[in-house]
Amino acid sequence: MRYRKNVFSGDLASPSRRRFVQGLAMGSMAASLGVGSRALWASADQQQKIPTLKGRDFDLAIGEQVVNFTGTPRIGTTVNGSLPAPILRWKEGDTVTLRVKNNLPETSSIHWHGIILPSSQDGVPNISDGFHGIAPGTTHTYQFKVVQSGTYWYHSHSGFQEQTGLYGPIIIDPKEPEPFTYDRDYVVMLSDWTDEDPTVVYAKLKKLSHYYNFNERTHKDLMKDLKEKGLARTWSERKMWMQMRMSQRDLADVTGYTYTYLMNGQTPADGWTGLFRKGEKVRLRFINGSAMSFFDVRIPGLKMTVVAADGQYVQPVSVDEFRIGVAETYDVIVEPDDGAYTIFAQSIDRSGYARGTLTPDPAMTAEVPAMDPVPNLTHMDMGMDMSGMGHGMHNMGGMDMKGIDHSQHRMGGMDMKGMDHSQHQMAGMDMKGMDHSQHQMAGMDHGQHQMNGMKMPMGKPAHPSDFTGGKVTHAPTEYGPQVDMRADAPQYRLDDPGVGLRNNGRRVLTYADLKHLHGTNDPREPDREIQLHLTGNMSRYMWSVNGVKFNDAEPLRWKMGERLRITFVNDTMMNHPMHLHGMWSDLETGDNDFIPRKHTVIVQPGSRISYRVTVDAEGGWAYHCHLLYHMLGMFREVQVS
Ligand SMILES: [Cu+2]
Repeated sequence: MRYRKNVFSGDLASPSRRRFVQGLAMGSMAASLGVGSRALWASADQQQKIPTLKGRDFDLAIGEQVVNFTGTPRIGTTVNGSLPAPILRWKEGDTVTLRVKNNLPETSSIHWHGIILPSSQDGVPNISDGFHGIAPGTTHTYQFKVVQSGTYWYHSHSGFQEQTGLYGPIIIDPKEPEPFTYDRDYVVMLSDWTDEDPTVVYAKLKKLSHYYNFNERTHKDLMKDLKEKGLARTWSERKMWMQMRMSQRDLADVTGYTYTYLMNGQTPADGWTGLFRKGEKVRLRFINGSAMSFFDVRIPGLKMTVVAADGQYVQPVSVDEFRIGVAETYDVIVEPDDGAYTIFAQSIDRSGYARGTLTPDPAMTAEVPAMDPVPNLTHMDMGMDMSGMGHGMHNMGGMDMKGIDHSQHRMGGMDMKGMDHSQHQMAGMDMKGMDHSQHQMAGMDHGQHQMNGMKMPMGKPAHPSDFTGGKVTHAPTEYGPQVDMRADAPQYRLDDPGVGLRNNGRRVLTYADLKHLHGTNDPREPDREIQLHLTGNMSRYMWSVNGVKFNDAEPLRWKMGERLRITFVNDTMMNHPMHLHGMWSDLETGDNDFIPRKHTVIVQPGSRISYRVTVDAEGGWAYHCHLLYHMLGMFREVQVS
């Protein structure tokens, strides 16, 4: 299973596609690693290919520079000449001072993602108290006390600068000893690079939201569906998607068609390399610094023990794979044997991957696995309720319903009530009065009902915070005519690994696995609940909260000291990684005694999710979807007073 360097499967057989950065030593480490000499150990040992800056005082210069990830030189946004920006290593309890010089011809900013600090230091122009961005040619000084530890990151909050390279890791070493041991420590920063100007990417999406979606189902797929599912069901399913102006393969707006996925700034062709010695425990600090891309991460041959999520310790959980949303971080510990391993991070839509190698020998690399098949969104991802689902629907597909527990369907959340009749009419059949117990039908597609084969949480009780029952009651037009998606009955799906990861034979991390290591920080019950709908209009590529875009919205006003429950209802069929600045999101994963703290929470398509917020930070804060091209609309200002 182990291969020598440059023996790759698939499209990686062209190692000559080496990245080149003009006037910089950024790629030199990568190049020198290939020599494979033991003398390289000293430098290779610590190398991450992203420079590290340590201490309390930092001088950061934002600039532009020629980069080349694809064979075509392009201008990237760098910090101190580096893309990704340098790793900043702080110490809990220190006061850090960061002087940020803006050498760009436009306003810039740096936001310290997931860091608890005063609003004035948070770095969001015109929302953070007294901060209006860093004007060209000027220097802005940030200063704050570091009150936490763990793995975080920083990025620009201006324009599309994050897409063009302004993102970097933050590591905060704790005051207290850590609750686990390891011998080696690597940042694994994932990101997405495009040669296109992000303003062009955005303009294309505005014009045609499927512009980059080459996975759209084809005529061949249609014929296959017709054969397998019959005309009636194929038609009805497709009609559903068409009504929503969505497709079952709307997994990512911007895809591998334009993106090159990077691991620590290295392309899949180059790969990033992390060295270890046999017997060592290696801590990997995964950070998703992408503009738009979710990754499914695994290291074939290795179990990963997740020890922290979004910088905060969790009870260790051993997994084969995890999904990391934009802006999330996960710390895992691995114990490699004496061999090379591929760190494989495929994008959620399987349009590409980022890749690295853990190896005891710089000359040794490992096989790169094939990507998983492109997943289809299911009715569950559409937030449909199956509780009232008529048998007729099943019959349409020619299925045997015997032995199928209906609670399964209910858990899966597909409501066919409103569709039954059209179903029947479309099929030209009237199922009324038929004896359902008698239908013996071949070729049942269990997958459809079990949501691509996901094991349903049978008999699982309602979520403890489920005030309103399973049904979300809002009229189709409640959030305005600009909204063209509406989830009928979004469920809590904490133990759902998500589309593309269900029943894949691997142990995949879910939010239900996340338990605070030491216990809930603030055990108070929430004083009030705020329900926020994530809404959108795909045909106009407009994203919003409660149907209202940021520009048209009043700030959310919260009171200092209150304890809130935020419940997101995702009316869209995309994942949205929601990020609250300045305060923790205490995610209700089922065990109220061990509520984990996060700064970014994925709200799955057609689902809902709740977290508690202790409102303990005064001033103005940003609250938004962290997908860069969703942010313009799916964004709220929070004012705490
Ligand atoms: Cu979004």
